[in-house]
Amino acid sequence: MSERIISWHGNPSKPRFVPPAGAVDAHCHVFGPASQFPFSAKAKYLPDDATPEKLFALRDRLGFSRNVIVQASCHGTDNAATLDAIARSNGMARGVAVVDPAISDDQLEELHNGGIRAVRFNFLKRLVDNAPKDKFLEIAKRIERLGWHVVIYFEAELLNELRPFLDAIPLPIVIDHMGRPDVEQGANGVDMQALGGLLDGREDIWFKATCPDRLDASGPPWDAFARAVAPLVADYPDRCLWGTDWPHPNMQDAIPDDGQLVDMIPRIAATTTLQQKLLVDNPMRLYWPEVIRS
Ligand code: 0GY
Repeated sequence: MSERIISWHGNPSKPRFVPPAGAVDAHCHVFGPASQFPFSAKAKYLPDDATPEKLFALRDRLGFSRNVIVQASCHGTDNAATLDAIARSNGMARGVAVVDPAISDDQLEELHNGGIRAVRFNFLKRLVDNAPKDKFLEIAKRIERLGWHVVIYFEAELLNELRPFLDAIPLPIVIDHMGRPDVEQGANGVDMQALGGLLDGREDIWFKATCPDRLDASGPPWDAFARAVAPLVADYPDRCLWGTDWPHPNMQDAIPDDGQLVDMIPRIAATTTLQQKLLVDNPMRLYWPEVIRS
């Protein structure tokens, strides 16, 4: 692995859809710059630099106000690039970290001061070498006092096996990309129904209605995604989040246009009420609760 990959659109279109004021892109990443923040020795892909400046320029172009930056697997458990991006955001970004189980309480506190509000557990075998459930549970218990939540990334076929683990997590859980369901099966398909069952079983499980580009093989305008996901957003309007997923790790062979991704929003959240929840109220509750209270 030596060639650095570019997985993002060089000139995304200006979306027609105008997000509500204060909209949050609740799933995005930064990469490097590698000269300052080298990639992990265990990285499964080596992307080109996707800097905070590029992320914030995209945020502005798309009509968004805030970002939630999710630590990408290529940076391992060194959250320095994510923290640097948050520090450059003038308070308009917060983050989700990936941590080593040996992290100390003081280091967790430092992450909190740097704007981290959750820890991510990644179960995708193509991205991480191992996903130790027992260690993850210990971390979940230790971050409870900070008021954080857990973000989990898994593929639909793992959901059954993960159920006892999810049940044991004593914190709110956010599911990345809805646990990668097969959206072509539709809203009543096995995967979407299993996700619905999970959401019905616990009121503190949230999901990201993200990544039509990853989940809908038919490509833009991603009709299967819209058909499968709109009912989920309507059924659980207070527990959904949305994000661009920029810079779209590993999507170099099918790079999405971020403007087109934003134009999907009214197709999965048809009313202004749903759009306000999906893009503002819900992410603010999870990541900037003190702004709501003030
Ligand atoms: C995503 C999805 C992917 C990658 C990562 O941390 C990561 O490297 O999350 C993926 O390849 O499916 O959410 O960015």
